[in-house]
Amino acid sequence: MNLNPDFIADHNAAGQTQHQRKLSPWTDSVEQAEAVIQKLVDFQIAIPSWALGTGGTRFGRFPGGGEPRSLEEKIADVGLLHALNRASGAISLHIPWDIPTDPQATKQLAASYGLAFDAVNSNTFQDQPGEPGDSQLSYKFGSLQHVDPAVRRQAIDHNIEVIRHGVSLGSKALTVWLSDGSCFPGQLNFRKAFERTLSSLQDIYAALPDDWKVFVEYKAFEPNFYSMTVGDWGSSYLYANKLGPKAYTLVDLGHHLPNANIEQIVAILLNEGKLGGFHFNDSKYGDDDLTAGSIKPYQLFLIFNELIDGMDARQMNHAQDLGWMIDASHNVKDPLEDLLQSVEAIQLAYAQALLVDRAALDEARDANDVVRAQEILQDAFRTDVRPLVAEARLRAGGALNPLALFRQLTVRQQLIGERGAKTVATGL
Ligand code: LRH
Ligand code: MN
Ligand code: MN
Repeated sequence: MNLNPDFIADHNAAGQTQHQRKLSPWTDSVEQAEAVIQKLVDFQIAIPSWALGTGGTRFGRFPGGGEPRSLEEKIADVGLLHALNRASGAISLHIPWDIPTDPQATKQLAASYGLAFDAVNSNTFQDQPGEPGDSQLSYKFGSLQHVDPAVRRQAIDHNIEVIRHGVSLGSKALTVWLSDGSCFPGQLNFRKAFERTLSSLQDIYAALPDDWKVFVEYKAFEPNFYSMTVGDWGSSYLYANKLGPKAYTLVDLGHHLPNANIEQIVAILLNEGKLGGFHFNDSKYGDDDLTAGSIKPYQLFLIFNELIDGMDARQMNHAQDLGWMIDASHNVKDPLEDLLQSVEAIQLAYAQALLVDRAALDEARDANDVVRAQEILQDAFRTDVRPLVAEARLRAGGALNPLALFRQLTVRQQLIGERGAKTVATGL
């Protein structure tokens, strides 16, 4: 479905007076307000194609209906989000869940919604029917690490194929997440698994166009539960470093062991010039893939605090130089509503972190004034920046309150009408 721009205009007109009342204290007296609003306007967060349907667990799935049944419908859904918030201007595809059979047409369709193609993702964690080559080959015991060179070759070729699809759509990055590892002590020679994985990644790296990046995503656990061959930021960094300047580490917030200090990891990787991008989500336990900022909003703020500090120190462009993406799953919520919430949470954390008084923080640190340093951070975190985020949306042509408008326009009911109540999106 396409969103009639008049609906957004009417919604904004109805909310304008109230919005102005909340915004004017900012624009009247806060010097940075304009700069923060402009940064928010520029900041785009890519949406993963696999987050548009209802997720589930191994115990069950409870789809809400109206899920996208094709790549075209996935693009339409992201187009809808972007029309509402003007901050979701890219979609990330997962191959082979999303094969663009007519890339030119797919590109045109995306462009008609103002969408670009973010990183393309390979999938060597599931056996795919119709995989070229020997159908006996399986990823059960790994892909790029596999002891059988034929399995490694199949996984390498798949990644090269994914790059080819990405090139046809104008993507500029490949994300490699490997489920490779082992489930029991003794199963794997760690050293050899690392070497085989590195050598396979080198073959993929060699096929990467000059203006592309490859993101090596790490994860501490699942589906292998004794060891993961790219299990932490240290191993991801090693691979990225050995591969070369086009290789970077990707941080998925849910992929750490409990209580990991993610903001410190981010600061160090960024300082080394090896931080590639993010998969935003939140978690209470493991890779829960919950709405960004729903469980640990202070952590999200602290991550953005390090990002801004590091990006500014390296004179990086906040909007363009790192890959910003959501990687979430929704078991009990409408996926589109959940994604609107995630995007807003990320924008709020970014805006709050932009407000940190960095000069004062430096002073407090140099004086070892722990209390003052904490106060400075919490002062920014406890600021209600929602009017700034709403103003950025307004200026970019989005809705003052995307979630309210989504509900008011009964978008989900209409999607169910168009697509049916029992649709199943391809993906996890
Ligand atoms: C693995 C992961 C990775 C995959 C996606 C489906 O847990 O985060 O990014 O590509 O989920
Ligand atoms: Mn991820
Ligand atoms: Mn994950």
